Amino acid sequence: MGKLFKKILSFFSNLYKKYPVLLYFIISNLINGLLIRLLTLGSFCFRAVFFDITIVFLLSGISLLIKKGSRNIYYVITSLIMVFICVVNSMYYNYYSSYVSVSLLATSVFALDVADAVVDFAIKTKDFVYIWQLIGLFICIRKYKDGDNVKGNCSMFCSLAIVMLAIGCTLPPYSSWAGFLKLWNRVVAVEGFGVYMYQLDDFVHSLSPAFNTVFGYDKALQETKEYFENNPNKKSNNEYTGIFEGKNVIAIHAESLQSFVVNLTINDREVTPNINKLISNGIYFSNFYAQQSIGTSSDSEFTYSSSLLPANNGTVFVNYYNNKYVTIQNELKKKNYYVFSMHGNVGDFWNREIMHANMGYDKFYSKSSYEIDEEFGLGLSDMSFFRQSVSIIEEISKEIGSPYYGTLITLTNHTPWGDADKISDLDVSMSVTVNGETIKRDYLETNVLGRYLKSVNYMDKAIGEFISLMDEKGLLDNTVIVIYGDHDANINRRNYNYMYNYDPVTDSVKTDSDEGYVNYNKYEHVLNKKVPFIIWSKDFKEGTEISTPMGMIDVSPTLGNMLNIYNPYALGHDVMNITNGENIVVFKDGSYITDKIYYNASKREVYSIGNNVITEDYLEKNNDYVNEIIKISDNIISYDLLKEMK
Ligand code: GP9
Ligand code: MN
Repeated sequence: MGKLFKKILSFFSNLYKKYPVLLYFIISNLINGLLIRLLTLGSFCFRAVFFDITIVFLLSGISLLIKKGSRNIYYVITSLIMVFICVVNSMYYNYYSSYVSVSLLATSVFALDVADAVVDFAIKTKDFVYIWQLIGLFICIRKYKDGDNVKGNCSMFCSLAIVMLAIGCTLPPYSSWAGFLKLWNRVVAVEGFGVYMYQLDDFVHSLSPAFNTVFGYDKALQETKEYFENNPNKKSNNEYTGIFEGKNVIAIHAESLQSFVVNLTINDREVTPNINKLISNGIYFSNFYAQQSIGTSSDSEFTYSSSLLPANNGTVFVNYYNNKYVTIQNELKKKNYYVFSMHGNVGDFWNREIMHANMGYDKFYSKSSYEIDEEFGLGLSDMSFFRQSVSIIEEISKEIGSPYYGTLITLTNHTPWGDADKISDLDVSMSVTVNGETIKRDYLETNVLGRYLKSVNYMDKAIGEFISLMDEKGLLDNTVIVIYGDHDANINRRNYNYMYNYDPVTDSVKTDSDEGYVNYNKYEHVLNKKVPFIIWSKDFKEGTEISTPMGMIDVSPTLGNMLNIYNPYALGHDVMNITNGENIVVFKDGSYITDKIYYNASKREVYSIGNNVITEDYLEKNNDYVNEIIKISDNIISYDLLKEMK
């Protein structure tokens, strides 16, 4: 043992004397591996260091197989890749609070289209700190020369890498293995395995759609069949069953519409007067969460229609668009509905042109069906979009007839709301009287939330005009209007803290020692990401509020029951059937919300809603449920299992 230790010690002292460039390569990349975790997660996990060392030692071992003259080129190329991984992940984390996936390359075209948004939110100087490694490497290469290859050094590195890997594997937290192997929790994967190991894991996973057909299919099919045998979806039978059977449906996919704007007033003016009116005599689901992943809008469209969660790798719309899904649209088609979608953006954005056809839409009216006569933000203005859509719906109603189901996807309220001042005159400043003198403070006029509120105010106005125009044309008489926020607006907590705690007298933000301070902590921020889900019809006489926690995944069973259609492979529930109040909203990273808690899977933290006593049993039961739902959803999507299920 002592001999071995001596050998290792002399190996490292030799490294310093003979291979200074390699030594720099090792230390600097390890520092970057540590830095990215500290600067993004803000936490330190001892185990991840072993995985970082494993990767760096393996790369070092390989370098010693390369001739002395070419070895520096290898260090530069591998360092470039590793620094690139750190920079991109750091930028991505700012925006999505998660880590980048190789399969995103397939969707990068969409990232380009929302480039404004990415620039607005993502790039910070700290994202580039990792570049120091490259500068140091060039200095090192100029100053020092590494020695010749010595037989045995390569195998020493590889053996040590295996030892580090073995130690890393034996260390806790063991719960992060699930996140790593299935990659449904990327934060946990980086936290427990380091960024380099994560990226390697992600790369292997990104190849999995191609391999899936070969590996694991039988197991996934069996698991999924067993799941539905043990948890059969019964057709609901309640007071809402079939209430809208045969009626026309117009579903408004409202871009980035969050619930906190509902009934919000600013300077005595309602931000969303039209939506508030619909809520006051519609069915309002006030505890509703989008469950999107990296596919944002497209994920919400998918989960809404299919009652499955978004994909594990890449996005369903881009990577799994050919699979069979049971959707609201497909089921309504069987009932002779004409099913269409409308959107002012190009048809291939999010691969909608192809995926919408697969989902069951008979026709997608995209940008080319509209006259682009007014543009804000990403393209055609909502006002013009809705106005032109009414004409198309009128034509459909005359020429094709009822019943029809249409999804109208709005666009103007997309981040970064650069045209907010042009589209809304909502006053988001604040006036205060100090010593008899009235002072006007900018308040939200200079904050992103101010732009967002103005933009929402505009979208609300566009929706209001749409409803009026539909009514004028007699198109509301046998029609149900559905409105859902497609996902939250991804605005930083700092801005909400400013909005809730701004003190106009001192022109500063209150702290916890100040009177009236609102504790808008990170978990309140998550809960505040809820989006509205509204079902309204002209003949509704009074409003109903459903406050059961629910997600986009529950729409198809809930709305489906009202339309009298049924999806036997839905993973969500009809919330009108939930008697004990307990519905679990599952997020793709394993986190979840119930009426008692928010559970954060990456931090393994519980945030209590109300004063409930939370037992270990309760958590364990929920975690099992959440893991199962994620697994079955992934199985169905990755292996195209609905083709097989009868
Ligand atoms: C683009 C629009 C926005 O057509 O639906 O998509 P998002 O960036 O929200 O996913
Ligand atoms: Mn969207």
